[in-house]
Amino acid sequence: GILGYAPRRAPRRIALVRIPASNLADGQLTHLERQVVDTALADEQWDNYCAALVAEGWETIEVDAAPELADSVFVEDTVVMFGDLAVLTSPGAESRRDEVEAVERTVRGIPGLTIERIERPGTLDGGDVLKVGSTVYVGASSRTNAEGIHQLRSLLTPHGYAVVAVPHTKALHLKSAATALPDGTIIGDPALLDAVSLFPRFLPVPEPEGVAVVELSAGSLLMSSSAPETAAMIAGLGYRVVTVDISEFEKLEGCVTCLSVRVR
Ligand code: CIR
Repeated sequence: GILGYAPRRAPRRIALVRIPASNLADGQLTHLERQVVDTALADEQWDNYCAALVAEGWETIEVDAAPELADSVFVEDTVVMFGDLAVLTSPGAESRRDEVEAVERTVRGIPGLTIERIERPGTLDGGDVLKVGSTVYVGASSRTNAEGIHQLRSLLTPHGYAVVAVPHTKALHLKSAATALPDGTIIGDPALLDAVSLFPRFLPVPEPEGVAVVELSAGSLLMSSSAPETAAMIAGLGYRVVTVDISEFEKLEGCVTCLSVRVR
C-alpha cells in the first residue's frame, strides 16, 4: 500500500487429506455389515470432497498415499489439532497403526506447529476427539483406551483444555454419533450415544448420517448428502450448508469429518 501497509491477506487455512487406498474396500468394519464398495465412485467422491474444501478457501495438503493401508483415507483418526499443537495418535486398530508415520512427516513440514504423540499401550483415534471451545470430549470406545485418554489429558491440561471422557459403545467413534455446531451446540443421534446428558447443550438430529458437520468457514458447514432432513434443519438455524455425497465412505463407517484434518 502507499503508506507501507502490508496488504491484508486471509490467513492460510490448511486441510490434510489422503487419497483412498487401492484396497479401500477392505477397510475395518465394527458396527456395519460389509457392503460392496465402488472404488471408482469412492475416488470421485473423494475428489469432490477435496474440491468442496478448496472452494471454501482451504489449501489441501496430501499426505503421501498408502495404497496398501485400507483405512488411510480416514486421516482424521491419525492426528488431532489443538490450535498450533498437533497430537499424533496411536490408532486402536492394528491395521491402522502404520498410517501415522507419513502423517507425522507431513505435519513436520508445516511451520509453526508443536508436535506431541499418544504412545502405546495408549490407543486413541482422532474420530473419538470432539473439541468444543476449551472442552475436549473423548469417546472411550473400542479404539480409544483409558491410557490413551490419560495421555491426552496430560498433554492438554497445561494448555488450558478440560478433557471430558465419555463412555462410547454404540457407534465406532464419538464423532460417528455427535459433532458440534460453530456455536457449541452438540448435535447427534441419541440412539448412538451412551450418555447424552454429559453434553450441556444437545440437539438431536433426524438421520444418523446427519450427526457430522465440518465448519468450512464462518457460518458455512459441510455435511453428507445422505442426511437431507438434517441439512434442512441446520440450514433453518441460519447456516449455509454445503453437501457432498460420500456414500462409499459411509459404507466403511466414515463420515465428512474423518476425510480431512483441518490444521488451522
Ligand atoms: C475404521 O474402522 O477405522 C474405518 N473403516 C472408518 C474410520 C472412520 N473414521 C472416523 O469416523 N473418524
